[in-house]
Amino acid sequence: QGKNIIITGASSGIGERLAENAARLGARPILIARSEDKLKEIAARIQKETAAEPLYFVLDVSDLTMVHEVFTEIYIKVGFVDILVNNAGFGIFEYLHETNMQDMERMFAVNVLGLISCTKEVLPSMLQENKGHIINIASQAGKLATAKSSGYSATKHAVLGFTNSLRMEVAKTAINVSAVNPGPIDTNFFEIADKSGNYVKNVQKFMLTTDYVADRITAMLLRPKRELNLPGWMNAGSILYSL
Ligand code: NJP
Repeated sequence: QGKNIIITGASSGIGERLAENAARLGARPILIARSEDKLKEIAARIQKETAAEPLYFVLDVSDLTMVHEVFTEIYIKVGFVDILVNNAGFGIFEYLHETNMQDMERMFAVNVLGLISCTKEVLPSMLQENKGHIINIASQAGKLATAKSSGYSATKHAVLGFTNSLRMEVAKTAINVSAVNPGPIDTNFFEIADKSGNYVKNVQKFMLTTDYVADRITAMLLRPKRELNLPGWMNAGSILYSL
């Protein structure tokens, strides 16, 4: 209620649905993506259907200079960002020997560096206020791997490594850091990821719905921060590195 929530990748799929859920719960969604028309239409719909006053910003999260400019503008407008959902991302499912390095670079630029850059924009004020929640949308591809996803899977492993480390850095604060690792979801994701349609055909029967995933993430927003329950040696390591 009354919280400001930035959602990157809010022009479709999970991000769009999550923005609607957040607005229904009384938060102000701040939508980020590249497609201005879609953002405008979603923000107008949310404004009409809920009491929320959404904002939207056109931004390619891989443009690190623009990330800083847009987040600066957001802070001028809303003062404090309570929740950041790093959801913008894409994958290209190809055999490594068929994948070009430009596509690899682009996946890392958006899925990893874009996510880190947005996080760095909100972290200082969260540390100062000792509150906030950062949610990173990773993937089962960040825990397991399948053939034809070496690049995408590597980016999501990176997201999980980043998230786990940040969670330790803020363990003694009230800031919450979460990761979400869904399996295949029925969004536009596969229009780019799986142009042949073969992957989708294989996983069709396991696919999660966008609503289900967005609802689970919404439940995370309402859950209190959990204590980190680390094995002793990890606690020791964490303390060592925080010195
Ligand atoms: O897919 P989609 P999802 N800068 O394509 C935006 C992960 N995931 O909802 O910029 C800023 O409907 C794009 O907007 P636009 C997946 O890796 C998915 O499924 O206007 N925004 C759109 O709003 C991703 O991290 C599955 O084109 C950029 C959004 O990202 C997240 O879920 C499984 C951008 C993508 O929406 C949401 O994807 C899984 C950029 N450079 C994890 N590039 C799955 N669907 O099966 C893209 O485990 N966007």
